[in-house]
Amino acid sequence: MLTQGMNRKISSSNTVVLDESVDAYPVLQIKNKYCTASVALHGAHLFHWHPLGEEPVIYTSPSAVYKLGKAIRGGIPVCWPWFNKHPTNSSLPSHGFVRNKFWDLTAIEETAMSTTLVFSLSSNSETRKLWEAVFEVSLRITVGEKLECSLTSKNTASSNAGFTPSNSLSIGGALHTYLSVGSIDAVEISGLEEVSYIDTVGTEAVRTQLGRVTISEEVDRIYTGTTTDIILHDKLLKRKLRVSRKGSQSAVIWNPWIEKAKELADLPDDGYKNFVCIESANARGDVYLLQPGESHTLSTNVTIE
Ligand code: TA6
Repeated sequence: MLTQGMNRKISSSNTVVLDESVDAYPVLQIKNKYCTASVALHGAHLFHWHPLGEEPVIYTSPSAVYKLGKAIRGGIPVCWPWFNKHPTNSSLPSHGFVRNKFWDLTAIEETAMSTTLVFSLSSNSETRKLWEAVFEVSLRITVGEKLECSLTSKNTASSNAGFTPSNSLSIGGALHTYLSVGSIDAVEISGLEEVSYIDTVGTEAVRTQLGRVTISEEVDRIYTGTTTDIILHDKLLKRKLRVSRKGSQSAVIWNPWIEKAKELADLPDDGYKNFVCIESANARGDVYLLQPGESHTLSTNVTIE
C-alpha cells in the first residue's frame, strides 16, 4: 500500500501528514494556510475539504465505511471507467472499480496558495479480471481557497498492432462530488436552465430543465450537452458554490431523498437533508474513445462565492 517512496514524499512535505488511525486504511491529512482536507489512498478519495473561515464544503456521511473494497459515502468518489451500471455487463461493479482500490501517491506539490496530491493507478492482473484494458489513470487534487480535481485517463496499450477495437478504450465515469448544504429544502441549483436531462427516477424519461433545480423528492438526473458552470445557492448557509467542469458534456444531480436514504446502510436516514451531488461526468453518450497513446482529462473545480 504505502511504499518507502510515498512515505518519503509525505515526510518531506510541509502540509501533509499520514493518518493511520484506521487499520490498513492510510489517509493523508492536509493543513495549509487556506484549508484542511483529507484524502484516502483508497480510491484516491477526497472526503473532507474545509476552507478556513467557511462551513465545510464536502459532505461525508457519519456512517461512511472506511475499508478496502467499499467507497466512502461522500467526498468525491472517482467513478471510472464507466458511470453507474456497465453498459453491457450488469455483473460488473456500478461506477467502475477504481474507487474500490488503493492508488499510488506519486507526487506532492506545495505552493504558498495550495497543496496538490497526485495519485495514479495502472492496469494489472487484478483490473484485467474486470476490464481487459491497458491503462493508466491519474488524479490531481489541489486544495486551498478552492478545490480542483482532475482525472486523466491514458490508453497505454502498444500501438504496434495498429488501432484495432481491441486496443482502443471507451472511457466514461464521473467525479461524484457530494456538496454539503445547510438544509436540502433551502437550496437552488442554477446553470442548467433549459438543458435536456435524462430523469432516471422511476421510468426513465427525457425532460427539459425549467428554471432552477430544487430538491423536494428523489432527484437522479443526467443533464446532457452541457459544459456550463453549475451553481449551488445555499440560502441557509448564505453562500454559493460554483462547480466548473472540463472534459465533460454531462452533469449529474443526485439526492436520494427519504426512501432511498433509508436503503443506504452507510447514510443516516435523514442524511439526504445535508447534501446534494453535483457531478462532473462522462455519462451515457458522453464517453471518449481513446486510441493507444491518447488521453482524456475530466475535471471539476469548486469555488465559494
Ligand atoms: O450519481 C447518481 C448515482 O448514479 C445514483 O443513481 C446513485 O446510485 C448514486 O450514484 C450513488 O451510487 P453508489 O454506488 O455510490 O451508491
